[in-house]
Amino acid sequence: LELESALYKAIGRQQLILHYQPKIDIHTNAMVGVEALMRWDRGSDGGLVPPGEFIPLAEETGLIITLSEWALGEAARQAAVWRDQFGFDGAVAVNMPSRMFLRQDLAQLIDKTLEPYGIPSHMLVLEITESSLMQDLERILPILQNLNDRGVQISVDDFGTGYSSLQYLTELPISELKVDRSFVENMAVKPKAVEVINLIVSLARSLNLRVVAEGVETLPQASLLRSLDCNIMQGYLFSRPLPGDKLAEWAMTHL
Ligand code: G
Ligand code: G
Ligand code: NA
Repeated sequence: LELESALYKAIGRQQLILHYQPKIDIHTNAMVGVEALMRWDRGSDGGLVPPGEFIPLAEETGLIITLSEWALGEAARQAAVWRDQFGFDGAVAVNMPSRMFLRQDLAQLIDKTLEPYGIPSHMLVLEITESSLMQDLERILPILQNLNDRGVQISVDDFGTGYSSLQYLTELPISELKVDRSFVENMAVKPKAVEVINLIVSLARSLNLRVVAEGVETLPQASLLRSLDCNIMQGYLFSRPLPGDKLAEWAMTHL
């Protein structure tokens, strides 16, 4: 309960921040975008709270709606700063819980959020986990359609761990599949993990989707993923999630 009320106050106290992890084109090595990841620093009241703790709490209490709205605005603000700083025009991915996709006003909310910063909707990627997408698919689908009509891109996160209906997958207005980190982690030791990634890549090819491999930590993983024809990589091999100003430094020295 203490943590819940502290989280409630965290936005106003400016204790929430976004860190950003680069998404790297596997062939050109260019940074094609970033994923925003939320951090909560309680300062002298207890320091960093791991997202694995406060995100589930936010989901249970419904605070995730407020946090997600804040994250959309904050990511747009940061993208505009980078645009002016170093000409950033990549994609900004924000993690969205399924609850946000149940809102009839999501597309309008996004327009209203991006507009003041002059960030076009096609620069925004919303990441939703495969499991939460599939759970509420019937209700989420019209909202996805609406977002897609406005150019907002949808990425299916932790792909391969949920139970996607292949039938549905062909009908979804999505742009990207993110191979779950566990497959990348297991590539070296479990041949089956490589087969799963191979399958996801073929599936993505036939549906015209990008494939992102997350959790890439080593060069051998990167070269294997390249040979499997993934499009984009993300992971500690390139960079940890960084505060906005540090990400700018990173991007300017890696471009
Ligand atoms: O950020 P890692 O750095 O530890 O994040 C842990 C988990 O928290 C991940 O599964 C990630 O998807 C989730 N997460 C991180 N930031 C956000 C966010 O802004 N919104 C939502 N819904 N989940 C997030
Ligand atoms: O599922 P999602 O993409 O939201 O997960 C992001 C989570 O993965 C965050 O917790 C982030 O800090 C973490 N992460 C990012 N890169 C790596 C990596 O190379 N290795 C590991 N183990 N975790 C990573
Ligand atoms: Na994600």
